[in-house]
Amino acid sequence: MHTGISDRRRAQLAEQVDRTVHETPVFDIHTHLYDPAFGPLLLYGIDDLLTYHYLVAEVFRYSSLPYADFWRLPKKEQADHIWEHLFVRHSPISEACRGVLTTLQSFGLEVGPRELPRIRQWYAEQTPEAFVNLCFETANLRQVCMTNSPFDPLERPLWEKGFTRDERFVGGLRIDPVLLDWPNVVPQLQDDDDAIQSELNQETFDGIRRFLEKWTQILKAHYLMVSLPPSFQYPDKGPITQILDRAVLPHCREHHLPLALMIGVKRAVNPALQLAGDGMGRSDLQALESLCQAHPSNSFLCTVLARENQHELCVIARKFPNLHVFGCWWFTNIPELINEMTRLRLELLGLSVTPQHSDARVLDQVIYKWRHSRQIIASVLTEKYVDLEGTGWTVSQEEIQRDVQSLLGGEFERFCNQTGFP
Ligand code: RAT
Ligand code: ZN
Repeated sequence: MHTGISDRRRAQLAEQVDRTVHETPVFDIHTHLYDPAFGPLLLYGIDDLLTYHYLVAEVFRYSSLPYADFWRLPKKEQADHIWEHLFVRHSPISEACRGVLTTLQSFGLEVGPRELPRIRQWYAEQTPEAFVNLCFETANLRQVCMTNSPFDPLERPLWEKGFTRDERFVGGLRIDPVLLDWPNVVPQLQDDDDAIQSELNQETFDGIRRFLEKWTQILKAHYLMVSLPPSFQYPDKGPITQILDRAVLPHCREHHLPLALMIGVKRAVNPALQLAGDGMGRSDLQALESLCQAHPSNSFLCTVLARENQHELCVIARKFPNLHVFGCWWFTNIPELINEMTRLRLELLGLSVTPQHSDARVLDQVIYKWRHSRQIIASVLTEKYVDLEGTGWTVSQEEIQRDVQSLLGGEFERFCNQTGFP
């Protein structure tokens, strides 16, 4: 194929880009990890890797064990069951299975012999503090953003009591129940502020703002976030529009905080699968367009779950500088779609995107999620530079570094720090 540049230059670019992408520390902007001060809430280890909800969903493709019997098993036996069906009786080629192997390999563990007890033994020898460092180093992570919910009875007490923060774990305020479960959430909100009533009036909106204010400060939240169903509409006559307009968006404006919208999840499509039971659907992104248009001084982060919505999302971002596209979320976090979505985004939005986040729930997962994604980001970026150099343009190592830093968190930070939009 004629590209206008020599094979030698192409190989050199590939090597430079690959090295830079792997050597540049990443800011992982959406995870479900916790500051180590949360103790057992920060999951790690082989049994948590194997019982990741992505793998729970997959095991029932093969196993006919009744759901309830699976859930009754202790975690270690659930892990054994998943190992047996997904790794021993079948080749582990799905992305979530392969991820376990990439992770183990990165620790120098031999996966070929399929010896789960030896792997467990290695993990038993790790101490939590050293293991956090090991994962950050191996994944080349700079910081991770947590998903913090004041509605979670496990994490809330520690936030209220206070603790010394590990600066690598930054806060993100999750507000799903406020938007999606009105008015059932009211009694919980009243624990913080009894001015909040079911009726959506000025007093209630002020109370919600005080609640958001309190938790933004406690968490030192970098942004607010919500996962929304494919049926999400904006504006409409329901509570979501009112709470967004009168409480959440004014709060975000006042504090210069983005609101992250993750759109397209259908919760509990199969409730027997518990956390693994959520599905997805195509969304009407008119809602997003209307939000960006109606609130030009608010900033929005957005990722969408349906492949069919990806192109439209990029086009909306071209129209609205207050929208930042991020990550290959959940069911789109597979090599085929990461490749497609990263190309689509770079071709439509240049470097003004954050192509990936990990969504890790188990610390060790940051290793495979980033190793796999970095490989794809590097190959897409190389191809783009090859195309550029085919025109006679040249790309320096400094420029490659600058661009990669943008993609791995720099552009996200710039967007978050931006205090005004055109
Ligand atoms: O990717 C996941 O683990 C999902 O369960 C969700 O947590 C999703 O990412 C979300 O944040 O709603
Ligand atoms: Zn998530």
